[in-house]
Amino acid sequence: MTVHAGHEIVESARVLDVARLRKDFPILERTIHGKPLVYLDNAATTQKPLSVVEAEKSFYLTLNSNIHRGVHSLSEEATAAYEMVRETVRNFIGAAKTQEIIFVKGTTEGINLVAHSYGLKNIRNGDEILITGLEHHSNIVPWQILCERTGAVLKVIPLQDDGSISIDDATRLMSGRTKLLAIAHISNALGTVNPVKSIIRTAHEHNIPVLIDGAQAVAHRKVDVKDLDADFYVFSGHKMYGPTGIGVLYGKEDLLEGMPPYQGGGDMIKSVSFEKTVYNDLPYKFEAGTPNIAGVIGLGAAVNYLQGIDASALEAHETELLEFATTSLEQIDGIRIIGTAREKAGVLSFITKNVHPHDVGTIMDRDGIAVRTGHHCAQPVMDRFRIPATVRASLGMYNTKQEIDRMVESVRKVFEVFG
Ligand code: C6P
Repeated sequence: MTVHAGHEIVESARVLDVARLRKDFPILERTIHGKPLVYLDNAATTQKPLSVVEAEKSFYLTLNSNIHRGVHSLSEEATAAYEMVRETVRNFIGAAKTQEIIFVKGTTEGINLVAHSYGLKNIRNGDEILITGLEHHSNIVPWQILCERTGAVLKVIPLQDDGSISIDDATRLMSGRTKLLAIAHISNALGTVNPVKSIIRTAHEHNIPVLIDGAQAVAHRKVDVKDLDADFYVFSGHKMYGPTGIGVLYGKEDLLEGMPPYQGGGDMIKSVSFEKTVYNDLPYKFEAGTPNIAGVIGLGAAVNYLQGIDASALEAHETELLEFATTSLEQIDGIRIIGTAREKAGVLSFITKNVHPHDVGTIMDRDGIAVRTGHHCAQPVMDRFRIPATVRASLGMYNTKQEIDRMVESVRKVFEVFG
């Protein structure tokens, strides 16, 4: 029960009905090597509910047409459906204006867009770009490319032993030379939840704009870009129960207005002549060419699906599973968990004494359990912990304690096989 001012009970705590949710994901009925699938690779990509699949199918069966181009009814209907999703996404992340929502291919393209457009316009030789030691390659390499082109310098907020970063370290690295801070909301390799709100506040005190890589956050935490005061916030549809090939770049209107186009082509212009081209208004200035229309429709269905679920119940469910999995794994001799920050989301990375993660992953697959093994596109994290790779179990809304038990049983088997 939640009690608010006036001691009036206005809301009941809700528990996630996982058994009901699982019915929305037919793929979870599959067997792998004759065993029921346990899907624990949600950080790589989540499974899709029927409503997302049906939305894309229905688009192609009843609405398929190009957008922003035709006067015919189908095109107008498709355009309206596409633009309605922009509004759905605006509402989902609490943005002030629909023109602040840019559809991109995914997190990677969103970050590259900002690095290329905002970066090349605003960042000069000797300036500094600040990132952290836990970033995904998508939030490292675009900044390295920008540094190569401009002569700017990449600075890194160090990772502590538990996989968190300290605000003091972050503050110490901020200076008048820092022109941008780019940081993950939640680490895909460690599960660390970064204190992005306070980091943004501190960065703004130094006049530093902040880009948040929200790839691992939007499906697991309620995100409000206005409350965070993020300057840019990027995420991918496929990690939030939506389709692949579609994602979102949120940017504050005044920043986006001041940025040149990232790509040229159809739809991003008002008029073109050989002498002079006039670019389109936001958000179209950044959406050159025919976009992934069906992907946007599917993304809209994914947002509707997530919004139909109580966000705090979802977070509580995943936290409970994470704690259960952590305690269970810790009881096995030879397991070391990598990433033990106090604030963690549903990512559990671990290594097994004397057994390579790839061997662990292969044995688990024989048991029907899907985990990711490797560096998780976060090689600097592996270097920091002096390990080549981890086994990573990452949770989604449909996972259960029974599935965690099966994972733990399978890990025990690894040690039996390898003696
Ligand atoms: N992480 C994982 O298994 P794209 O590929 O553009 O949708 O997302 C890139 C990306 C950016 N930032 C973070 C924090 C991420 O986790 C990812 C994708 C997947 O961890 C695939 S490498």
